Amino acid sequence: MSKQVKSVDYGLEKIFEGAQDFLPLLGTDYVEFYVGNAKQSAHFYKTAFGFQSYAYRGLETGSKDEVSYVLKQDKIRIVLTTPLNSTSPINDHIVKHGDGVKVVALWVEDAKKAYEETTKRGAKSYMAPVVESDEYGEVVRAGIYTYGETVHMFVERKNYKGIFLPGFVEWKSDYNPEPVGLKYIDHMVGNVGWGEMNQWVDWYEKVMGFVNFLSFDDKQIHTEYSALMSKVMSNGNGRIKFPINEPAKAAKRSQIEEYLDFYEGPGVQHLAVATDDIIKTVAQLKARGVEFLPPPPQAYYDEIPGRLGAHRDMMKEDIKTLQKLSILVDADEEGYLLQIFTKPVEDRPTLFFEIIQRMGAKGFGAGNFKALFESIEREQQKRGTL
Ligand code: TYF
Ligand code: FE
Repeated sequence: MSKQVKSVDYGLEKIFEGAQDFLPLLGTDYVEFYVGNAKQSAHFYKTAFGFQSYAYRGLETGSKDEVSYVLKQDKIRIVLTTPLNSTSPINDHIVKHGDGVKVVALWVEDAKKAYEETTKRGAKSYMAPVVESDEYGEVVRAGIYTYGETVHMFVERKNYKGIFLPGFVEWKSDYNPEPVGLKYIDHMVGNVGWGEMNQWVDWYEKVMGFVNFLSFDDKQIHTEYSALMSKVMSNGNGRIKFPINEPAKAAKRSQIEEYLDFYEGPGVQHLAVATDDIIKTVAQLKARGVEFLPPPPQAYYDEIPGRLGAHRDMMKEDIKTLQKLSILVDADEEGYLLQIFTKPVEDRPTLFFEIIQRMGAKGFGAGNFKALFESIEREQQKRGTL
């Protein structure tokens, strides 16, 4: 299993030197999607993405208004939730945004403290601390709003031995497709409105104690037609990374605007999930029907040795194989990375996934941005949304 990035790798230790981390985060706890049909979504994420049946709540467990399926693959836990009647407020979320990410839950030692420290610094409350318990112990959860209607939930589970959360039972299924090698969430990206990126950068700094450790402006991120800006926020130990995008002025509608139009506001744009063997993972995902952006033109692959520079001899993957699977390659001072992007995973052109394999590189594939955004624009062209 590939090594988790340590704060020292980003120079974050230097930035945080002497500072008290008022919001220590142990990792991502789960990501919850609000969807129109959780049963079918769960089938899709099992069949296509190789997630494993893990936990469940619904009518059979006494949950009368909502059904949730929890799926797991290595360290990644996703929750798919749908309303069982028209009175649930989840309906409004789905009507407005379509299927999408509602909760990015963060694993903490002390959820009450996390809630107090962040609300004291200006976070808008979503849910005051609640203690939930069953025969396996207790979990404390509290939530704050981030961009749009998206929520960060703090989850404290040090006194809990159950499968997921109180109210959930183990989900045993007879249908268990093999995992595809997805290991952990590398980063989660948010799209925000025109001129709002810096507000959210300030928010993550002030409210969450994060730092902005990488920035890309519209001079770096543009194609002939469109542009965007992006800043990457990280917590103190480097385990949580949240890039934030905003559209920039250009000749045509950028992918970020397309997202904001169809999601009807800010929200999570992509989840990047790490693998140790992207060739194997992507080959399996494709065989199971996951749709990826088509490969960039031949010239992109001809330029790979140049882009790799000093890391050229280090790369063991065959460029022809990467091209066949439409995998992208970029390098920075510390190494290289392989990445690929799915098409949106629902009918609205909103949420998509990135599969990433880091071979030392700590960046986000800046060298791929142009080719990637041109691929996305070819898709926008087909949709008539460019
Ligand atoms: O997370 C990132 O920054 C990369 C690149 O709309 C990226 O995955 C940035 C913006 C975007 C799609 C991909
Ligand atoms: Fe990404």
